Amino acid sequence: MLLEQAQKDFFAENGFLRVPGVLSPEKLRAIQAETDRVVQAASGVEDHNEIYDLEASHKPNAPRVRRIKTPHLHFSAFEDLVRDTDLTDPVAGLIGEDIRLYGGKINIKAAGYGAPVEWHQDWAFYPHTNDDVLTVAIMLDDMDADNGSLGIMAGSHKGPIFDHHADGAFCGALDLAANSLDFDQAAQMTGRAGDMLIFHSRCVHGSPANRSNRQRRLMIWEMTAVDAWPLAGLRDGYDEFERWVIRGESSLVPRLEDVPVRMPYPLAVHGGSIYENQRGMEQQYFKHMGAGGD
Ligand SMILES: O=C(O)CCC(=O)C(=O)O
Repeated sequence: MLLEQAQKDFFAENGFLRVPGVLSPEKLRAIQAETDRVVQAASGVEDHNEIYDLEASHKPNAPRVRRIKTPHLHFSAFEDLVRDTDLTDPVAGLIGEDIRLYGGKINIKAAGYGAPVEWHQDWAFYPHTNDDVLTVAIMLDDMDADNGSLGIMAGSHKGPIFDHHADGAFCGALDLAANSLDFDQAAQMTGRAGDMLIFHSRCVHGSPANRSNRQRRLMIWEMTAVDAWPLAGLRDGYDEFERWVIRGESSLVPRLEDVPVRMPYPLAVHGGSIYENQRGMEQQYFKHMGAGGD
């Protein structure tokens, strides 16, 4: 689906865009089934590992998966999907034809307890040489206010990069005392399974726990223009970096832009995922809506 100019203008102004019905019912069913299969395979898993991030209440005989990490590295169905033009066509309309996948995950807010994600900017985790860096999410379930819809602060992609540190280390969440954002004004990204939501990596966003009786799975892809190079270096070396040019041509010439940067160091005390980074924070915005993530 190619974007119309009005959609591009909306994105430029607000920093996010909903693109309904990106996945056909067949592709949606197939990827939901693959996700279910991977979640069920967490039975017997003792602790967080390279595939699973687990709720604190997870037990090997009663699995509670909070996130499937980098599904494209472990399961071919996800790699095939992320290279599909159904996904990359709308993205190309915003950052150009040459696209690299930086990372991916499936966040699973299980019915009744799925964990909140505190307010943050993805850019705080992985600043690049320019900010043609997008978060591209596909809803695997209908998403609404009851099951933990993502909230986005419209226009925040044009603002500063906020401090995501606590007690002298990166913590993956905004310092609530150090900004004057009115989170009650966040735009709620509700939609149907199969819809796409694209947002700029500098947008402030977060989501509450799932208190409904319906799960909320969000498949999230981090996509960049190929000439955006990560300032913290290549995590897995050059060959791997190259392998994830998912559309168009690669480039050895980073584009340098005057973008606000604050490096995510010293490393978070709890590593492994955003949920772990944010663990134990004293100020938690979503606590007032019921902590969740038990
Ligand atoms: O799953 C969500 O609602 C939030 C996702 C998110 O912001 C993240 O994982 O960085």
